[in-house]
Amino acid sequence: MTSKDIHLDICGDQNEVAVIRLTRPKKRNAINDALILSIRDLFEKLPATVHAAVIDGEGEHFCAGLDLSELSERDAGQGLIHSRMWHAALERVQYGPVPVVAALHGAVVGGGLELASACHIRVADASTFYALPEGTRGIFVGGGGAVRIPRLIGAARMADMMFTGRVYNAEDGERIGLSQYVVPAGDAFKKAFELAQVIAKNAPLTNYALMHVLPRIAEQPADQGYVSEAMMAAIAQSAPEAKERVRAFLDGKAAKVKKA
Ligand code: 1HE
Repeated sequence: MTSKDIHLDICGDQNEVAVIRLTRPKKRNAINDALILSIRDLFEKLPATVHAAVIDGEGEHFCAGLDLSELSERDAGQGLIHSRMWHAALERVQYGPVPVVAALHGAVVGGGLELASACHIRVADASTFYALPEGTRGIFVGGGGAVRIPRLIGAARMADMMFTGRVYNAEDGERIGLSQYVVPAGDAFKKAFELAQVIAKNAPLTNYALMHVLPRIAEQPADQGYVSEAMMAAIAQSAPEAKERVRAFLDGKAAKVKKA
């Protein structure tokens, strides 16, 4: 099932970057049931050439969150199932086949922030603003935000956003951890695409470890985390690609780390 409100392009010289765009600008890319299911399906079926993805939104806003027009129709049981449907979809984003870079601009609110939080890198342009209006609408986050957002900014800041309707701008968002990059207005997609191209060149096992193992280690008690880290390090370094890359550096054929 693919909604008309989402578009997939496969880009790059080797078709290595998927560009996924929310294309519902008239409704500020608000996410209805068809769209959340399409996000899930799309991440399940990315072509094998793809090694990184960018997600962005058409129009002046990244995403206005849940399509509120569908909310009033649901009873409690349906609400539970609906929330779990979002969880399944955003799980495919976070733990899908490839790292995902979110290109943010304008409103990144409610479920839009939940979607962005499921991505691995967030690039915000200067027009970006973040909010969790669920608090003032008398509802609660339901797309995994209660789990992912405190891990980015802490439970106290998230609670403040929901208690008071606090809105963070792009710069403050970066300061507290909502994004890793801030760029001038209009440049988020360009920067996100550049980053995706860099990521796509990494050894696949390294990307796998960063997506699937690092977040689990971060949740483990330290003594278990050290063992998980050691196992992942051993697996990664044993891959032929790792040996080739290290040999290239020792032979003076690979780039040095340059001062930022
Ligand atoms: C919508 C939605 C929406 C816009 N659901 N229709 N999210 C919110 O509470 C955010 C609600 N939206 C806004 O605060 C504003 O729309 C924006 C700041 C995002 C953009 O403002 P603006 O002035 O550019 O657009 P607008 O005039 O408010 O909206 C344009 C149209 O989009 C309008 O419809 P129209 O038929 O009158 O043209 C709006 O009704 C429509 N629209 N946002 C439905 N969200 C998994 S649980 C997640 C829980 C949540 O995400 S709750 C938070 C929902």
